[in-house]
Amino acid sequence: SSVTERYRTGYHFQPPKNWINDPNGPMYYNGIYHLFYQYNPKGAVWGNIVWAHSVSTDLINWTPLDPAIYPSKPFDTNGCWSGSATILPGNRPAILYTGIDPSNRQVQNVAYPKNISDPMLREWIKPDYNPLMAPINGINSSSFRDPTTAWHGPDGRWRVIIGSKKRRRGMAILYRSKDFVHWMKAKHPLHSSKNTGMWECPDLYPVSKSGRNGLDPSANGKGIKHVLKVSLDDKKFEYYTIGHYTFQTDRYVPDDTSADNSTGLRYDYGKFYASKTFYDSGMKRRVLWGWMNESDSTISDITKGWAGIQCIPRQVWLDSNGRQLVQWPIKEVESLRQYKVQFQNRVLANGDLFEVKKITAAEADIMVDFHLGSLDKADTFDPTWTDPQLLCNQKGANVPGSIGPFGLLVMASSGLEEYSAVFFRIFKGQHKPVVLMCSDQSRSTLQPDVDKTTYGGFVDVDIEDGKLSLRSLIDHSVIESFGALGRTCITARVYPTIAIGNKVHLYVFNLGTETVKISNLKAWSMGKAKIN
Ligand code: DQQ
Repeated sequence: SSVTERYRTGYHFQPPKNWINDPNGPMYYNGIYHLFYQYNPKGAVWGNIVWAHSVSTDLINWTPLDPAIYPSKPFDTNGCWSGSATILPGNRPAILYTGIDPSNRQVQNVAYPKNISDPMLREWIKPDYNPLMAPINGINSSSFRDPTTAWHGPDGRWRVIIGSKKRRRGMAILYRSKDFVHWMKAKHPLHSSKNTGMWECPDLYPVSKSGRNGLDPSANGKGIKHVLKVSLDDKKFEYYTIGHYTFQTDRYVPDDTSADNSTGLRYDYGKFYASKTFYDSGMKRRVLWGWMNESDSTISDITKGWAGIQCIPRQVWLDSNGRQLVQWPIKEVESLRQYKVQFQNRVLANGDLFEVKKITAAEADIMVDFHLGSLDKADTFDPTWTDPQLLCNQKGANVPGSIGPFGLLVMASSGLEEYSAVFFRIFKGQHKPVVLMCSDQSRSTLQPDVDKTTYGGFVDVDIEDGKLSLRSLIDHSVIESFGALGRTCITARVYPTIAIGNKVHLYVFNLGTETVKISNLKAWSMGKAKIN
C-alpha cells in the first residue's frame, strides 16, 4: 500500500487530505450532527486555517461540505481559529470563534447561518458589528482565544469564557451579554490557576450527579456538578476538574477530588488535545470530541499528504463516586461491528501469548474482561511513584512483575518485530490496590523518526471483586483504549512497517508471575465508515 494510504483510518474521522486540528462548534441541530474543524486547505502542515464542515446523522458516517467559516473580513483576515456553537432561544444556532485581525490580534466573533431553512447550514454570515470582544484593558492580544458554548444565567444574561493567561497564570476570562451582541468582561475570571500557562480551548459544562444523561449548557440547580477542562499550550495535554459553579458570583471552585494543575485528571493520557463537548439533545447525552495529532515527523506528514484525525466521539458522564468522569465510545460505533469472535474462561499463565484470530486486527474493536486471582502477591507500590507515565516508561511491557503486565498486544507483526502493548499492572497500595494502565509504543515500528512515547494513567477503580476490563478501538494508525469501562483512557498513534493491513495480529498476553483469567473476550472486525 502507498505511504498515503497505509496509515489512513477505516472509521476515525478524517478528510481526504491535508492538515486538521481542533474539533470546532460540534452541535446537534434539527436531527443533524455538525462537526467543524480547524483545517488547512493547502497542505499537510498547520496554516491558512479555516473551519471545514461535515454533517452526519449518526456521528460515524460523514458527508463533507464546503468550509463554513474562512477569512473574509478584517476581523478574521489572518485566520479563523477555534470556537463553539450555541443554540439560541427560538432554535437559532450561533457560532463564536476567534478571528485573527490585521494586526495579528486575537478577537472573538460571531457567525450565523445565512439560511436557517438549509438543513445543512452550509453558509455562515458574520455581522459587521464584529468583533464582539477585543483584547483591551490588559488582555494579552496573543493569548485570548477559543470561546466556549455560551450559557444563560437566571438573571437573563449570557455568559461565555475565553482562554487566556496573565504571565504564567492560566485563566478563563468571563464575558456577559444581554443580547449576544454587546459583551462586557466580568471583573474576575471564572477560574484561574497559577503556573499552568496559556489555557487553550476551555470547556465548562454541567454533569448530573446521578445517571448518564447529559445536561443542557444552562442547566442549574440541585443534583448538578460542573466540569472545567483546559488544554495546556505548554504541555500539549489537557486536564479537568470536577467542581462547583455558582451562577450568582460566576465563580468556579474545583472539588478536592483531583489536583487543579497539570498533575490532575485527564480525559486521555495519550495523544488527545483541544477537545470539546456538546449536548446532544436528541439522545440526551453529552458527547466529547478530541483531536488526535500525529506521532510521525512533519516530513512524513507531507509525504502522507495528511495529518490529524478526530477521536471516536465519547459519551461522558460523572462516575458514581463523584470523583471523575467516565467516557465510553458512542454506541453508534457498534453498528460497524462485523465478524465476531468470542472466548470465555481462558487462563493466562506467566508468559502466555494468546492470539485472537480470524478478525481484521488492523480495524477492530476488542473488549476483554479479566479476572484476577488473589491480590496477596502483588508488588508493593512505592508512594513516590506519582507520575504514571514515568512508571509505564520504567516498567514497560517487557518488564516482568507479579500481577501484570497483562493486556493486549495490538498492531503486532507475526514475528513480534513490531507491536504496541496496552496493559495493566496491579500493586499493593497502602489502603487499597493501585491499578496502573499503560500504552507502550516503544516497539510499535521499526521506523526511527517517530515519537514512540509510552503513556500511562492510574485507574481509580475498585478491583476487590477481581474484575478489570480493557477495550481497544484499533484503526490502522490508531489505538484508542478504555480501561475499567472508561475510567482511564489512552490514545496512541502508530506507524508500523511490517504490521500493515492483513499482516497485523492481535494477542492477549500475561508477563506477570501470577495467573490471570480472561473471563470473557469479544472482538469484532470493524467495517469502514463512510467518511467524507
Ligand atoms: N488551535 C487553534 C487555536 C487553539 C489551538 C488554532 C489549540 O484556536 O488555541 O488552530 O490546538
